[in-house]
Amino acid sequence: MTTTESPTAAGSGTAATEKFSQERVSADTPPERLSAIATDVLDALAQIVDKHGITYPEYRVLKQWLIDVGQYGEWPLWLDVFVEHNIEEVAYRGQSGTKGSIEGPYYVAGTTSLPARCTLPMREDEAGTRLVFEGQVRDLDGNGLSGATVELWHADDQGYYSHFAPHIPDGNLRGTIEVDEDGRFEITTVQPAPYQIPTDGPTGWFIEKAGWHPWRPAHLHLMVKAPGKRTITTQLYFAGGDWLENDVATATKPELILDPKPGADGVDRVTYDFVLDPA
Ligand code: MBD
Ligand code: FE
Repeated sequence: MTTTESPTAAGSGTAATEKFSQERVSADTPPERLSAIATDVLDALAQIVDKHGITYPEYRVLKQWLIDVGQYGEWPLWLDVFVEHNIEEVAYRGQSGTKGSIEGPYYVAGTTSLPARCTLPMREDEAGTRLVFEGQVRDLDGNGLSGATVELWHADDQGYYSHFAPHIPDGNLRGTIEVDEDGRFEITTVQPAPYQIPTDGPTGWFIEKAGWHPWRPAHLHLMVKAPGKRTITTQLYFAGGDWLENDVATATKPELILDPKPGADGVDRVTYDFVLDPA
């Protein structure tokens, strides 16, 4: 018999919605811009209804599904999977440093501060292949940025995130690494598994009914910050991994793929350097 609760769509959705709702979000969108955007959204919807001849039963199912997404707390999940990659693409315009990717619903701010050479917090019996991830944070001219931090968070060997799955201790596989005086870091962690969108919630039902698949390739999430530099939020993937070519969240990029190889000690090791634009 197990004493741990198993993760559910409603559980991780509710946690993600509660976390998001604690942020005090705002945007300085003037009424004219809001009106122009809203008009285009409604025009696009009108065209879709007309083009496909949307029926009353379909309209009612949509209404119920939208209600369900909210009740399961899955708006952060659904929006980050299907919409955030477009927002990120627009946000990156004009930058030339390391490519960004989506933040997704499972970032937690203020994680444990760790030295430049460190091991991410993990359970004593943490499953998964050990991985050493090293690199340097630099400016556009190639100078190491001594004051930078590398926030790293990722799923475990089962594809679950701490804070959003009930059986994992808070802070597991999350940390804020303070780089050394040359901007370098060397982090020991474990290889994450691919992530499956929960199939027992409205985002999963929608994907299944459409005949799509619910998978993201295995990935590391990163947020890299330095004084006077533009923060980058990105993800790193693994060469040859499942779902790399058809991420449900459309968030992979060829520049963001790692190819770890065993080092002299036999442990998988990979280097990736981050380049930050000026703020
Ligand atoms: C994830 O782990 C993720 O990274 C994104 C973008 C969406 C859902 C789950
Ligand atoms: Fe993720």
